[in-house]
Amino acid sequence: MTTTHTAELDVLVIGAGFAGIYQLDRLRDLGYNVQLWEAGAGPGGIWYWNCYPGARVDSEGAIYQFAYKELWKNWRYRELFPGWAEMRDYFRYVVDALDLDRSISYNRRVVSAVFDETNHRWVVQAEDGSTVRARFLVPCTGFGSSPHYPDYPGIADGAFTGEAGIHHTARWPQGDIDMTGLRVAVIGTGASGVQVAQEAAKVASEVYVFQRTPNTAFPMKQKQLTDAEQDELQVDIGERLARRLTTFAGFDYDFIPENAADLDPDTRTQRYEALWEHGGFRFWLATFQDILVDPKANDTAYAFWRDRVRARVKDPIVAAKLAPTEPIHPFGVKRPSLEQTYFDIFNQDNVHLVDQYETPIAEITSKGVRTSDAEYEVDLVVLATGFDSVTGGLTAIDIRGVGGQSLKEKWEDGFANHLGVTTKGFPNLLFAYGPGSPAAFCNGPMCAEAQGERIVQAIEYVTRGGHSRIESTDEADERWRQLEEDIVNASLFPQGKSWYMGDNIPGKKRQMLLYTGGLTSYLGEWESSVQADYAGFTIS
Ligand code: N01
Repeated sequence: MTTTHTAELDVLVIGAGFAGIYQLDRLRDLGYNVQLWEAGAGPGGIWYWNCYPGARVDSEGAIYQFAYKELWKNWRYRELFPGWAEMRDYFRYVVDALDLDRSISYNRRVVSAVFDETNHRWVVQAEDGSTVRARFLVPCTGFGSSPHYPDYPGIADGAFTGEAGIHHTARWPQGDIDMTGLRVAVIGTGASGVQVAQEAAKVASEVYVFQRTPNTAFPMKQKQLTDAEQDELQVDIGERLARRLTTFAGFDYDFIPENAADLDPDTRTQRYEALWEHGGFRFWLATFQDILVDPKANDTAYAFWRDRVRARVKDPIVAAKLAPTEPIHPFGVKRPSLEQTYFDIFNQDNVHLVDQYETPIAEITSKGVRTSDAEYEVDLVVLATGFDSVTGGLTAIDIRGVGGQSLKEKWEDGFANHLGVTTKGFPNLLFAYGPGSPAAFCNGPMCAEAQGERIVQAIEYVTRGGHSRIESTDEADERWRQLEEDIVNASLFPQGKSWYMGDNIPGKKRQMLLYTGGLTSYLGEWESSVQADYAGFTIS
């Protein structure tokens, strides 16, 4: 441990993903003495850590970038849906273009932050012993910075001795692993599991996919972009990026103002086919407006999806496990993924589906994975088991507010905050892309800018007004919590078990972690607060 000099800052930002980079750049432009601490060795946030084979964005690259400062003018993605390496190139481009490296400390993981009530300062400490004092603390820890490791016997004590090891997708070795000729176990079939399995199937000698809940994935329609296609995308990119601000999920498309339940089956099917053929998330986020609220409408989307998937899988038993006759949960309430070859790989001799409902995993052994009826000997175990999502990145840091109160303890029985940004008792702690914000229901860079700018303005309001503290009131926190609950309860989301609702973490309070009212409604709520002199916040 090396203890470095305790610096005095206006703002410390945590995390060099989209949200953190926006905060750093905007606040520095405004003249604040601001630094950013990042646990990884480079920028990118989730794109730094998730470098497993096949990791890839599921938004089209063209709209998965910053709009501000016209950074897009000098950037072109080479793939329609960029992979992690290209995302890293993008982050490097942004950091260099904005000259941010001089304000970022990499390899510096924040472990604690304590509010000094006398001086109104956050005293922040990193794992390497570095400390800093800052007036404002802005954690931008994202929705997926705290990996979830299942509690199977054998994981914690490192039982597995296979040649390529056991790795969580979000802690993949930076030097990569060549899966050629290996026997690979992929545990989990969320977006990460689907992506790894597709890649492993190309080169591994055997792939065992351990599925608990089937993934309602649909076609990505990925492609490499020619120079001409890249040029064409540049033509209206400014307008497309701007349009994101006007839609429910911050994409450049939105739900159809039409109900699936009102249409005759042929017309409805035609609409689904068009969305399906277009690829990407349109089948989820540019579909009929009643899909996520009306069970009958939802069933029509599920049936379309199921039949399309089953048509691709030769073995009817495997097909029925991948796409069950009846939905396990309403379609779209557990985050779907985009796939390229995922359902086709199960037609290959080297790919095997292991149904965890029938034969659950009992332990990780020295040789591989033992279920209730067999031991699968492998060379590599991939834990694609997700995250302690949204709140996990914040509660992984020992954050202590007024009176030494711990944020983790405060939120043990569920979180409450105002506008997804502040919580009572933690002055000058403004979290971006966190719980109660649209975050993962919203295009990442878009949300980083739209919500991020409101945070910047709040800091400006406090500072230029000569104040020293901002926090929310208990009433505002409770109002926002209740509003979120009311909105989500009017939808089908609570009917599915998902990380959105905290279901994937044993013991985690069941609560929708994100604001589901849509980006435009969220920004409207901010505007109302600002117009009323930051109603819901106590500024002193
Ligand atoms: O994690 P997940 P993820 N025993 O939580 C299973 C984003 N993302 O990393 O569904 C057995 O979705 C679990 O089973 P079940 C995206 O927002 C984006 O894949 O709980 N199985 C599930 O199958 C995504 O939604 C991209 O029954 C266990 C899987 O592990 C989010 O990140 C790429 C288990 C976890 O799926 C998370 O995705 C990757 C246990 N104890 C991720 N615990 C893009 O394409 C968990 N599972 C941009």
